[in-house]
Amino acid sequence: MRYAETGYDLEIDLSTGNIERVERDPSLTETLLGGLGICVKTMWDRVPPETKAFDPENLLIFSAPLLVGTPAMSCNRTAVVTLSPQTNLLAYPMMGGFWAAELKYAGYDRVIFRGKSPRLVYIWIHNDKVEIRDAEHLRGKGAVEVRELIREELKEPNAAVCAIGAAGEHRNFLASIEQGRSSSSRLGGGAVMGDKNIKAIAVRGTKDINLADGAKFWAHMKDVIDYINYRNANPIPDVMTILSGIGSPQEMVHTDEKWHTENFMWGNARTRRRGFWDEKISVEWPKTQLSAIKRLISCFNCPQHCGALISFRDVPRFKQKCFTKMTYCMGAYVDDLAFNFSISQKATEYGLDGFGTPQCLAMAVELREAGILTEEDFAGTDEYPPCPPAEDKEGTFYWLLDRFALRQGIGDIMADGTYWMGKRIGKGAEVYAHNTIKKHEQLPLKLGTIDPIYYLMYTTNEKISITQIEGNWPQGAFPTMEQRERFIKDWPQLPDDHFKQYLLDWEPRGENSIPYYPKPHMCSEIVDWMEMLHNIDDATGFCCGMSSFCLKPPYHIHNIPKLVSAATGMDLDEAGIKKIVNRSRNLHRAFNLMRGMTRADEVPPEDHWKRRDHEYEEKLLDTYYLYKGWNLDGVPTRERLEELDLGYVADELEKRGILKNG
Ligand code: 4KX
Ligand code: MTE
Ligand code: MTE
Repeated sequence: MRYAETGYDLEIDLSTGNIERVERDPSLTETLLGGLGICVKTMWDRVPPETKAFDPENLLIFSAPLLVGTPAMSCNRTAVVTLSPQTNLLAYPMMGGFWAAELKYAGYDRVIFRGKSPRLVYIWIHNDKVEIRDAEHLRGKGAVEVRELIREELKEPNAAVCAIGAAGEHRNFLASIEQGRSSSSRLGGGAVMGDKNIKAIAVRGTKDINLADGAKFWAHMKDVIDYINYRNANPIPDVMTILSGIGSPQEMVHTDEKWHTENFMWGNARTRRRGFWDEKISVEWPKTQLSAIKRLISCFNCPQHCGALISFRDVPRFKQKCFTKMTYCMGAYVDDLAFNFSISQKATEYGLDGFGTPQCLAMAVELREAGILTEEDFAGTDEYPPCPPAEDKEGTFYWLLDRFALRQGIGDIMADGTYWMGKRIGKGAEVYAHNTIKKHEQLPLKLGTIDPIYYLMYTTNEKISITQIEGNWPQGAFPTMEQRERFIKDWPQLPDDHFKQYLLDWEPRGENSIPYYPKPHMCSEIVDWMEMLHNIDDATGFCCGMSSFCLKPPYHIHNIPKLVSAATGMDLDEAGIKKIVNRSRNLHRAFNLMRGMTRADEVPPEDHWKRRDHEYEEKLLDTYYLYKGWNLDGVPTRERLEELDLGYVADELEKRGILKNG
């Protein structure tokens, strides 16, 4: 019997319509756990470096990680793994909601799609019955709207449905996969789904998941639950509101947005508006937010309420979560939060990433202002009206959103993201795409002095997105020793006590402050710890908001191995789980290196910080690479790979001339 996992994958060949239920080799669980870990291996084995995102050979994998479906609270993520059309590297947009749990209860850990369907279809998985069904009548429907239509059609109100909107159908590189309460948002998973002609996947399962030692599992869970209750009642002192609790950022609960609105950039990641959160705004924004929220919502088996159902004026209901609460306002430079609730409803139905999309629209606005895009680009056609005048910032954003989602006119050039937009427009437009790493839009942050920890996380992380790597280490030094001592006193989550001294010695200014403190080897250790936890979450299925992403989470390196062991019957300790995720991390990196990624790609945007020290940054990167067991090109050494039982990866990297001299 398999514990925690089902042990089965569904393999669907869309070109032929063939569907198979395939038992997975149990040794994959022992060596890579599940979720992202095992998917990376599948991609390595089956998707050659020459394959592009829209080739039929590209796989699109929906994975329910190892502990999803067990009673572990907040363990509910789906990892969507594929090649990104934007970066040509491996992408793994994650979503919460209920989809992964339903898949497990239907008897599968993963659905692996290959090929392309000749017509638009949706997939219906109901325990042992799996069907490919016609979806032509759903073409153009919204990614949220279609969920209800499919449930009605199937007469299955409890089916979990993930779907693309029109943006995915048009292979927009920023197309997301929406699930009503959750979203696999970034790096174009929705574009690959659209390219494969899959409109939606509905799933309903009523089977059981077995635990190896249920009593032990529950004993550990009880401690977790006690901690969740404690933390919810006792927010962390001395940090900004948004970082004081657990769960993914609680922006639907909190109304104080001073931190984002004043520290993150407006427009095309351009302007920092210190003093924005004034008396008027700090009254108006909360009022708008509270009037828009119908109720707070959770993902499967989670006690937190990170999302909200928005029912705003005449806008149909949709969910909102986290920083997307204000990305369109900030991108369009509109001071009324109501604009965000309206336009992001439309963008969610189109199925578009709420971080990257406003930046693409804002870049088009800038190019118009600069005269690089001309009024001809903003003219109407038989299909659509002309763009409103530039002074109408809201109208312009709505107009651009339609063109962008549907690849109409100028929207076709915008729809590959800012990097490719700049390249395709030329005439100097390239420099307006100033906020990407590895061709992918970053959060709109442009700060003063380079932060060494963030520098490493931004540049080296395979997710290419800071919200998927930052975490347990505080974002800034505490001003007083008293605050530092208070913080370290109650910190059982720490992987090792020596980090406490790093925090005690860390000052906001002076010799022991950023950018030269924490010192490069300390930064390497901190980043390694953060990414280790994120990789554990993405393999086991925990929401990182209850683990790697927040400051003092309920799940951490000391209790996760115990939970995994009790659930699966594996005998896993901290060193064991660390080795496993290091294995998947190195395999993941090797996969991207085989696809052409090099050290030269591991750079933040030039304007990310005002004050840079390029020589020091190179030193930081060298130190981190060596700490990870990589050479100075950022390629894992043979020795490191063999330690992780990845000798076959070293062979391949050598054969291709990527790994030289061991
Ligand atoms: N010595 O850099 P600052 C996230 C100066 S995403 C001398 O502008 P600050 C979510 C500076 O040069 C992750 N001077 O930043 C969550 C600057 O000078 P200036 C976001 C030093 O305001 C939810 C001035 O001080 N975080 O979490 O301090 C949803 C102000 O500095 C100095 C990050 O990316 C020194 N040692 O703080 C979505 C980075 N140090 O006025 C996303 C980490 C600084 O002349 N976090 N100065 O320009 C941070 O840096 C802070 O949390 C932040 C910025 C963002 C508040
Ligand atoms: N885009 C849409 N459509 N909906 C969302 O809820 N969330 C944003 C961003 N883009 C969001 C979105 C947030 S808060 C994060 S952290 C990232 O997507 C998550 O990226 P991923 O789904 O690719 O992992
Ligand atoms: N959990 C895992 N394992 N991996 C992730 O990338 N992203 C977090 C959180 N949980 C993330 C995760 C962030 S930053 C946000 S805002 C929410 O998931 C997004 O929620 P959703 O995927 O349900 O839309």
